[in-house]
Amino acid sequence: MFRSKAEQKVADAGFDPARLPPGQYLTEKWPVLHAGNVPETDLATWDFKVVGEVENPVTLGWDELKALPASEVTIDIHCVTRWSRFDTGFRGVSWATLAELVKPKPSGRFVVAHAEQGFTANVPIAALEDEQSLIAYEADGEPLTPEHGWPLRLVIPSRYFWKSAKWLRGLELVPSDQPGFWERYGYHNDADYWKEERYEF
Ligand SMILES: Nc1nc2c(c(=O)[nH]1)N[C@H]1C(S)=C(S)[C@@H](COP(=O)(O)O)O[C@H]1N2
Ligand SMILES: [Mo]
Repeated sequence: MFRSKAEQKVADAGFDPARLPPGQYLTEKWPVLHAGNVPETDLATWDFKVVGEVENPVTLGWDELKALPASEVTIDIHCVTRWSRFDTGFRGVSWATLAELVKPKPSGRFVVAHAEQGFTANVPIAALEDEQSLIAYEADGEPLTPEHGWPLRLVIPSRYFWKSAKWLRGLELVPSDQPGFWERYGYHNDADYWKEERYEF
């Protein structure tokens, strides 16, 4: 069977090459990528909101968030800059758990993730409902490091990793799609890595 060099490297590392989306290569490291600076966070004043098209908007403090039932996922990260990292474990709160609290309205068809410093990312609600998606505070068994989004980040494994907003402060359900920070900058709105939806033009 013909394999690209990138696929061969995946096989050599002991993984199924079929896990590597087109145009990606495997990295063992976990690169750090973002616009702007790593924000400073004071957990005493920090909060996390779920608002918009929901019956019961909530604002959770750090302790309240941590008191919710936790979930764990192990997922592959695919960055639009072409590195992929396999089997990163995340722990946090699932959308299903938050949805029980906020009771989404049927009109909440899209989600805007709001992060520190005005960063936003948009996904259809189905991407958040995916059982592998998570509102995460731990990676690989440790609290997130500041550069990877501590205290809280979104993890949307079905899309290129720019959708996974670091330093997450809220989720807003909206009736119609609203392009986020990188999407307005020319990145593809849908960001499906199997279709190589990297850039809009
Ligand atoms: N708040 C915020 N989150 C962000 C970004 C950003 O600029 N700001 N960049 C995104 C991009 S482009 C990528 S590839 C991933 C990188 O996550 P990592 O640094 O943990 O690898 O974060 C995403 N989340
Ligand atoms: Mo990225």
